[in-house]
Amino acid sequence: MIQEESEEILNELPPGQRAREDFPRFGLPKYADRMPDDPIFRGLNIGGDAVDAVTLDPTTFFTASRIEQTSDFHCVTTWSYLNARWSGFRFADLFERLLAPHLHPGASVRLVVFRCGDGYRTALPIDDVTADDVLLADRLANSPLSLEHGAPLRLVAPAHYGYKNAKHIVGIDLWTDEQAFRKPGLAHYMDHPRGRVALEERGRVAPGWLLRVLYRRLIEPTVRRCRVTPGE
Ligand SMILES: Nc1nc2c(c(=O)[nH]1)N[C@H]1C(S)=C(S)[C@@H](COP(=O)(O)O)O[C@H]1N2
Ligand SMILES: [Mo]
Repeated sequence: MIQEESEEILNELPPGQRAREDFPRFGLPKYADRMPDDPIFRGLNIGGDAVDAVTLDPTTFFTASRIEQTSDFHCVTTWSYLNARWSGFRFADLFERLLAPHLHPGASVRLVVFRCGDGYRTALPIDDVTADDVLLADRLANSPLSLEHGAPLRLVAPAHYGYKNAKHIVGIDLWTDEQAFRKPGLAHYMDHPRGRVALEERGRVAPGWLLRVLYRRLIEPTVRRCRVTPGE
């Protein structure tokens, strides 16, 4: 009896999510073939209206204290990969130590935009991205992060859908205006400004329960599309 109850708690997933055994490479079809060919971290290019543009070199970056974190990963299309073992640096620490010193006097950051090596971009409000469980990770499952999963550096924001968990980060922009980032065209309407998993904030316009049903069909074709075949 007791065992059954605890099992239920262990298997509890956020609304509409289903666990899968593997952790597939995933993303919009547009990015499926656009993987950066350089897994080496060459620094971060910092921009946005809250700071003077600056490049943070790798040596500065890796002086932060390393965090190990086991967390669940939830894609907006409803698949979840449980207990991913990440290693990296707490975003809030990096922000305080490396980014805050470059802020214009009196500027208050409201929005953080992540620019990626494959052209992908995504944004989160500052309070969401400075939560304790948000990391910039360079390791997964006790190995260096693979290109498939976002080498050299990716965002891990477990409370937010996968599409906020930017891979191959090359730049970070700090904006004083919460509306500073807008995805082009129709993508804007699918991009929830926060994308919190617990509240099923899958998209900006359509309700989460509807998107759940529509997105579920896209999982398998997308997994096949994003799969990296050796030698390619
Ligand atoms: N640079 C970049 N980051 C990205 C994406 C992408 O296509 N490019 N896809 C997002 C989506 S929709 C998901 S679900 C996760 C998938 O991460 P994974 O490939 O490690 O499973 O990455 C997110 N971050
Ligand atoms: Mo996703």
